[in-house]
Amino acid sequence: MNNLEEGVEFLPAMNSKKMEKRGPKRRVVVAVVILVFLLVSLVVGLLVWHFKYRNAAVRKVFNGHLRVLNWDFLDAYENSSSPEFIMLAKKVKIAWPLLPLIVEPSCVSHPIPAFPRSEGSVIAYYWSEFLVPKYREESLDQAMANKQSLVQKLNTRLRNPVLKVESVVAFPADPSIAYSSRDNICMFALHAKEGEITTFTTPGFPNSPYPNNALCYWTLRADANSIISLTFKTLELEPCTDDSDYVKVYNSLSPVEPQALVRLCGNYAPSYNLTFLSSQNVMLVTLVTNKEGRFPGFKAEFFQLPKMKVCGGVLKGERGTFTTPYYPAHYPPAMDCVWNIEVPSRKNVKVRFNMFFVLEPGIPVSSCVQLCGTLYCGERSQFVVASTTNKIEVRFHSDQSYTDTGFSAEYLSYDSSDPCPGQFTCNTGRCIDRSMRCDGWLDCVDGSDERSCTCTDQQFKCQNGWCKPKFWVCDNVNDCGDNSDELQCSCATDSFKCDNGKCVPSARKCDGKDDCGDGSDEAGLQTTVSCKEYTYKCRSGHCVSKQNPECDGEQDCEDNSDEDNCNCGIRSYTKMSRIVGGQNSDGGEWPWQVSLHVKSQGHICGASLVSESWLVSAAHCFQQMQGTSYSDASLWTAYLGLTDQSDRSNANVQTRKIKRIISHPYFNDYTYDYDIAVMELQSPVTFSSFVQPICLPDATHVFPVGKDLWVTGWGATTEGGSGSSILQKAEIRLINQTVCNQLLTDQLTPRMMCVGILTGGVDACQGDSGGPLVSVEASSRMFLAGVVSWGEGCAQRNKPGVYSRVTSLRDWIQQQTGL
Ligand code: 4AZ
Repeated sequence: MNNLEEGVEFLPAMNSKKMEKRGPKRRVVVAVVILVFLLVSLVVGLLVWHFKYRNAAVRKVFNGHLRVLNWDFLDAYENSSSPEFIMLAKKVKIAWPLLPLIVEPSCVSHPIPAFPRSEGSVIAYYWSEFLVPKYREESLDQAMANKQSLVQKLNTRLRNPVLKVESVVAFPADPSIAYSSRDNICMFALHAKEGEITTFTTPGFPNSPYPNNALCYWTLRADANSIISLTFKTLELEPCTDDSDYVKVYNSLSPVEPQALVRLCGNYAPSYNLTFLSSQNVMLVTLVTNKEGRFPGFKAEFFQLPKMKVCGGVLKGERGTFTTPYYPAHYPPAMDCVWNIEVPSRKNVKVRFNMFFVLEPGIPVSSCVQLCGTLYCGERSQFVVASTTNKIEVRFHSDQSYTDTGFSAEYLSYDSSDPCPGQFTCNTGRCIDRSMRCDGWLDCVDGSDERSCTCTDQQFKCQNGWCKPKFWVCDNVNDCGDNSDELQCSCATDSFKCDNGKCVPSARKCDGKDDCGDGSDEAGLQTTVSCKEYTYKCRSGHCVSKQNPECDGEQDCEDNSDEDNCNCGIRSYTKMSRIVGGQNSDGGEWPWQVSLHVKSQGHICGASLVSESWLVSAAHCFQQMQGTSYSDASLWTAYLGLTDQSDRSNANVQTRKIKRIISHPYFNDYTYDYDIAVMELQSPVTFSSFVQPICLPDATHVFPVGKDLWVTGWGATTEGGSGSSILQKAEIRLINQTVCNQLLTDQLTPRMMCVGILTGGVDACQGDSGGPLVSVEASSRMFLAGVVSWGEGCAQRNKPGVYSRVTSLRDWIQQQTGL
């Protein structure tokens, strides 16, 4: 009624009767139409949701194996085209596709059989690719994980069984190895021949790149009671990223994660140990590639070895050595070794681990060594474990997956009343020189040489009780460990601490003026600013305030000139050899390193390649000396791509004569100020894995104090000693200019910088002169920070080496070379 009244009230009353009748009818029709519309929308929505989202197919890949009890292994099962293999595969295929039927009726399965040698039964390896609706993914995972129910269901389904399935195992696998999404599939089955090495390569190696979007399998087999030793002789894949190409090796014929031995990507130096051992007579190598890239691939070889019966043993005597099985190859998985070491009674025993690599990617503790009740895992530099008796037990355990190179150790007997005759004994048992006690340096890994010390007048007492040389205070390096040596020098609350330690009022920060003197109060977020001495100048003439913007992978200048000419400072190997404490370099590790030879005198100086035709070296290498004018370009030959001086005819080495040598006109042969020279090659070199230029830093580039840098060269390995045949490398630290000037009695100029290890022992030396001092910067690029120049002797305590400061000489290099 109300409605009607309203209708009467608001509709124009031309025909009030008609109006009264029509009003309610139309409303019903409208309501019905809306209802129908809503219903249709709901149904359409539900259908879209069902088909598009609820029913969205997810690709799931499972790898696994099933053990068939009532079949014996035949040799023919190793040959996938033999009638015996085909027959068994057919029979097993009856079983395997049942799995998806059991766990998820709408699955697609792609079984690939492989039968390893086993006694009294056959193990059938399979993998299945499932397309399941998203909402059933979880139940599929659960069903596949339930081994018992899989066997039960499978055996009940196999009515009148030709096969008696004892166990079924299925592991979820990375869907990237799904067959269906691949353009290229390749499979190879190889069997080791007694006493022979079998070689295999990626398709096309070395003449053409391996295929893209490919999945390749190499099944490797050996005779019963043997294991497989596999070595990658060369491996050059796409550089490692989350979805880059990779090679994965399994201790199984099935690519199941719990039995993965290693995942390799990128490029490895020839000396890097890439030997892997299996625990059984099978191995699987897989190559998974993405849609892009052209890389050569790998060359690998394998052979069979008798299975190791025992691992470890009883070791007696005053001293001896022992290693993990097959060291330095990667130890096999699933190993347990026990060494019982016994030295003469009344003596004690200590074990020194020289190399220790027991690392599993992403998992800190898996394979470990147990000693005196303590577990030692991961990657460690040299360490010692001592026992208070004449016996020690060393236990080594490796788990099922991911192996490493293991350890090499020695044991020695010692007298418990005087474990380190004439020396200081660290709490770890290591012996160090007495002068190293309380000198501010941690010579014992546990710091025991620096505990309970009384600081001398020349030392600063840290809050944690350690004594450090006074000249380390306020040098921007946390030498105390608790930062107390850097606290007293912090600036007042309303002032800013510059990178060089100076304090400036906060208000002067970012005011466009270099109040610090090193530009650090003006460095900040990248913005175009007015050009200053410390701001990076783009080619356009605009300046940016970002510190070290050149070749850092980010566009900082509007014209991108900060990222131009950045084909430098990259070495081609992902991994270099892991020789802890060792100094030998790998081939290709320092591809900008040059050896400068003088006719009939051999190697004289080092240099750095900065472009196809230009080298940077030290001016003092080209002085007039003993009647020879070393500035004569025709005397010199440059060797590039060289590692071993005795192997100069190596195919990776490029030899060039010198067109001209330009020494800095201000070079002072008394002070060694401006110790820099550039050399033009007679013909350009060809860049390769072994020959690459180093990046030249901009004049505004900042190498902060305390930064670790690398120096390389063939110079003397001891003061006054002879040079090295193999290129040496050393990691050293950039030292505060003021501190260093004190140590070197005011001999430094702004064109010099000190880099070294103040405890001594690591330094450049005669013959390294002219060579590179490099820094790893953003995007892993290396920059030339210095040129080896001079020093007071070599590797002495508190006498760091002196280097020509490239940033101070950068403009001159640019003027001479155009670079
Ligand atoms: C030299 O005579 C030399 N410790 C180079 C570097 C150093 C010392 C000497 C630094 O070529």
